[in-house]
Amino acid sequence: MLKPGLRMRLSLIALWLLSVTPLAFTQASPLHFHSANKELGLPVPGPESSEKKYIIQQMSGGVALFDCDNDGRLDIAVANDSTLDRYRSESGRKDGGDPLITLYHQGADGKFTDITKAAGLTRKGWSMGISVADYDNDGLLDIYVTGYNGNALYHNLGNCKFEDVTDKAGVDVGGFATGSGWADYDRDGYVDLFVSRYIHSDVLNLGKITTNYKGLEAEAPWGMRGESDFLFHNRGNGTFEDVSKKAGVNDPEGHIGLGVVWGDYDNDGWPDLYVANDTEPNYLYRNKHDGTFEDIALLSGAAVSGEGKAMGSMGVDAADVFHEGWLDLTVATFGYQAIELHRYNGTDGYSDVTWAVKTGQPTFRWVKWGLGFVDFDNDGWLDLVVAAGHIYTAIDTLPGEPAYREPFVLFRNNGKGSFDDASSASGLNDDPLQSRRGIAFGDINNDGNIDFVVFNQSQPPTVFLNDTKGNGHRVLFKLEGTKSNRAAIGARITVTAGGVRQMSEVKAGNSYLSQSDLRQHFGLGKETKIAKVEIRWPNGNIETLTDVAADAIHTVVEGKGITHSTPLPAVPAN
Ligand SMILES: [Ca+2]
Ligand SMILES: [Ca+2]
Ligand SMILES: [Ca+2]
Ligand SMILES: [Ca+2]
Repeated sequence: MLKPGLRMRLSLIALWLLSVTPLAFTQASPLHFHSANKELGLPVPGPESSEKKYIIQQMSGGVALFDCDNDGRLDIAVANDSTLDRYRSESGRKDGGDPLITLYHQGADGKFTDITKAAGLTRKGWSMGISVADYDNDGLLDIYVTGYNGNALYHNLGNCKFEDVTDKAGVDVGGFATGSGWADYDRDGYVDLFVSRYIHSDVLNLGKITTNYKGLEAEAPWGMRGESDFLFHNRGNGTFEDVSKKAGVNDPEGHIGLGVVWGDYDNDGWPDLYVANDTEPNYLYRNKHDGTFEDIALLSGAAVSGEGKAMGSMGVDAADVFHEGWLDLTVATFGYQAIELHRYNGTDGYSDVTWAVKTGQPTFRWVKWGLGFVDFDNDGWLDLVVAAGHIYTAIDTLPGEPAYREPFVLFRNNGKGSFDDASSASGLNDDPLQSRRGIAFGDINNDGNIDFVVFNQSQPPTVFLNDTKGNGHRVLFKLEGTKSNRAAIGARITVTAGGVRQMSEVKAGNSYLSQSDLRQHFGLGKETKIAKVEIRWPNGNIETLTDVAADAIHTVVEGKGITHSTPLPAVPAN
């Protein structure tokens, strides 16, 4: 116990420190999350130990956060994995397997209900990933699901009811489809769809396993034949044209594709495309503005790691990590590989700065999948979370090897050009671990802190609510295109507050086979007002707003400015 006089002197010293040192230093409280499935009415994942010998059993699984009925609350979709028994027990692709997705609707009380059946989402198969876009510009978000031997496009009819329009739209690809992402690459006002595919596999006739991993009998992708990729041009009438070859993105070499993210890496106003290839160089397709693309990945430095090695690339994200006005690219990688952070500086291309910014070592051992740059503590700097989990359950029998269930790695951006490992106090690894896959980010409870949902292999996903306290003001923007595609996919927002510029783009598909909330979030530190908000709409038009209030969710309609604002709760104290 301190004497009252001494306590007073210490308080005065603390006050003096507060007044002269930067906000981020004095008020930083640790990033913290809690798993919230129980309180949100969601099923709780249990232990899972079924054997995973074949690749089809190992990969999975994406998740999505999107608002299926425009009630302002995020709903959750899960791309379900299946089992060999369930997939094979019934005949034909529309019968075998499991429902492609499970849809959980968030009610007015914040609790979730499984509405899959009522929503009409009945098609079965073996899902891999999910992305969301309003392909017909009717104001309702539609769902695209990738999977083994059967993808699906679900048209939103309103009130979270969906119609399966896959065949009519012409966007099924067969094979082992994994990543998907939407962007209006020709800027005609309708979003187009890219689909990546993985290795060639015949799940109904799986052969004898000839590969092994450290002595385990296990199918592995190296040396297996890959499958080509697809780009579908949206005709604007509910149908799509396969332009993969014409556009130059069909992957004739059959690299084994996983995560996909669209982003304008060279700041010319046209969406470019980054594709993660497992064990082979990644693609960075530069948009040439004439409906074609060229792969500049090797030349730019984004194809392989800084050591010049093709990595086991899984999930991807594009974000302006260093406040430089350029999109940096990050890649989640296989075990005994650091994640990659390719920093772009506009002239010399990309350099892999993972080791320099200290995100390499803590992620090195794990098999990594979903990841994303998000400002979890609203201090204006993007933090990073990485989901991990091994592919082989039998890895647990090997002494000294990482386990099948691996921990999250969470990094706090210290604002000085590097990241601190913030995993241990984060609460993310407090529950029994799972073998994680895709992550989707979004403000699930609309409190101004970005939360996330993560796919657990062969189990229901986990929702982690971000209960980090008191590090800053924040703002969310919901964009609505009028001339541009209605969900404003590909729009870029640049906010300037307190002399700091931050930039982000609306992304339909990123992380590992997952879809994050389309609303754009910025942490603002001590700033309660944003001096300037510049929106570059997907058609190239620029709209500028000034003196925008923080601590609100603003809806911005193209050409009309802010049409609606919902206040966020007060910033919770430390
Ligand atoms: Ca729609
Ligand atoms: Ca288009
Ligand atoms: Ca931050
Ligand atoms: Ca939240």
